[in-house]
Amino acid sequence: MAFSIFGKRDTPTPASQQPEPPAPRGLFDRMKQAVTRTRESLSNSIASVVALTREVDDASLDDLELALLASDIGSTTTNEIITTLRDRALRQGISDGAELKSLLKAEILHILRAVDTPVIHPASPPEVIMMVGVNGSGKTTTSGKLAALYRREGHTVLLCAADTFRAAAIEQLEVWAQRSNVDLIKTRQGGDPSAALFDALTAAKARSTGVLLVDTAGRLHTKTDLMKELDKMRRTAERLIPGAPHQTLLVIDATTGQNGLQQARIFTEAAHVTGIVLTKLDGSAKGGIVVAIAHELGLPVRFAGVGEKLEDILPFDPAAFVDSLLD
Ligand SMILES: Nc1nc2c(ncn2[C@@H]2O[C@H](COP(=O)(O)OP(=O)(O)OP(=O)(O)O)[C@@H](O)[C@H]2O)c(=O)[nH]1
Ligand SMILES: [Mg+2]
Repeated sequence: MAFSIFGKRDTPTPASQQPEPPAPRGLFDRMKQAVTRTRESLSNSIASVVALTREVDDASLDDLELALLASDIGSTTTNEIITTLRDRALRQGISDGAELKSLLKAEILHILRAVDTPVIHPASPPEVIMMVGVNGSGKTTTSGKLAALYRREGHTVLLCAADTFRAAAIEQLEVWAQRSNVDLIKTRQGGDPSAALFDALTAAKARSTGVLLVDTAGRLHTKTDLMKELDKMRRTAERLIPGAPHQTLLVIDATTGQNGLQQARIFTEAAHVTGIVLTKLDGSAKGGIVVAIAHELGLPVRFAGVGEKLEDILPFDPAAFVDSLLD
């Protein structure tokens, strides 16, 4: 499925009656705005690295290392990036800050592209996409935003409320279903999420729905209970629709930084995660976690959440991200 983030334009009124049109906000602009805080922290550090030393040497690379760690790129990944840059500096020299920046960009892009495999869509509908992640990461919000995004792309969408644990979780998804104008399959609070999923899968098959989005719980009585439940849901999906869930998206709150990496490790083992949705990128100076997740877990970021509104979701594009990060 290809995504466009541009909505349909209204029929234009004559230019004389129109106020100055706002500049169209493309993917790049929106990504750039979302990573403002991470960019500012990185760019300021890089600027000071270069300003202090005028040329790039060992000491300035040490300073850069600290800047990368502060943006939550993580020690393993940061070490490798710095080693590559240091080798290059030794062999060929790095003349100035601009060159350092462009080499850093190329390194990060290389890491992100290496895991950016295309999504394999099923030959026939429905495509089942499960949202997993710790409580408060943004699963329900992302389910709602994705429902609207897929609808805008012309797909039929069904939502499944499979968080039956938390009070008001079903009602919260119902609000998103109304906003994005899609149907919702639910059960009562305390009911079996796999039963709700079973009903949703059956309905999606019968209706030939394009995309079934499944919102799950972020917390049960224990972590083991949660992992067991996710596994049961996965097996239910597979039994009804071979190959389902086609995507399992781990929703990670960017503001949690390195904690997100730890969550990703746990969920990847238990829930067969195929990709990441990084939410709250708009409020985080720790956007570098994307690079750590790609490098250490080999998982691609599929979408970025950049606000609380329906349209605040961006298909993740490595080149746009790196350009936005290191302008
Ligand atoms: N700024 C910002 N806020 C977000 C984003 N995504 C989600 N949120 C907010 O994060 C909070 C939690 O979002 P939910 O969607 O309820 O998270 P959840 O993972 O479903 O949480 P549980 O159901 O408790 O497991 C809400 O206040 C959302 O508005 C985002 O991309 N940017
Ligand atoms: Mg939720």
